[in-house]
Amino acid sequence: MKQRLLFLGPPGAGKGTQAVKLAETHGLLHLSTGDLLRAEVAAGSALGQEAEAVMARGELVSDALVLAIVRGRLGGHAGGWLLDGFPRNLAQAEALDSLLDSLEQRIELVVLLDLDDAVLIQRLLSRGREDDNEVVIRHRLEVYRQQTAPLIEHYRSQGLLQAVDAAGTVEAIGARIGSLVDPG
Ligand code: B4P
Repeated sequence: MKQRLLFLGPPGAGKGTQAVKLAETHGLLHLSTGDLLRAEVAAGSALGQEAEAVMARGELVSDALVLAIVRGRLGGHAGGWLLDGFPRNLAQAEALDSLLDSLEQRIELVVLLDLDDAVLIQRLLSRGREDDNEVVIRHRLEVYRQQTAPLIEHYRSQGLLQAVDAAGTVEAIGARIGSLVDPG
């Protein structure tokens, strides 16, 4: 079984949905930077106040802020983990590579959840979170293409990337991911 995993994919591909299930069945620490940022916003912390407007516009929160969150959580954790929504650009990926080197915890598998824009937009509109209106969704997709999609090559060149078709039922997609995490 792969113990140190990363989920990559456009907004609305179902990273969070699949990560929650896999973390539960496999006893992994689930680290969603989106959830952690939303918790800071809800708590009204200084960090949350800084992140709130950025998230509402569909842009990326500063690398320093997100890295501080991730470093704090991974630093004290010895078991397996699943990173969901992080890294989101090359600077974050490089910072993560050196953090994991220093912790001697290399990534074992990167799962790319692949889905058409039309389905993504439909899913996000029906989720109805605060940052899920059509103008913001289209901007987030653009940010994904420009800043996050280059990570596909970053991880492919390290031999870590596996793509999964993210269309279909939650169960069917979960089974596709499961067969990569527990390869026979
Ligand atoms: P995230 O919280 O990461 O949200 P997401 O990418 O939009 O969603 P995800 O792909 O997890 O989809 P979900 O399972 O919910 O990011 C939000 C914001 O936080 C970013 O825009 C950014 O501002 C900030 N942020 C986060 N991380 C950052 C970082 N590292 N650096 C800087 N900024 C960062 O699924 C979507 C919907 O589809 C749900 O309603 C779900 O129920 C539904 N669904 C899922 N699977 C389905 C299926 N098989 N069939 C039908 N519906 C399905």
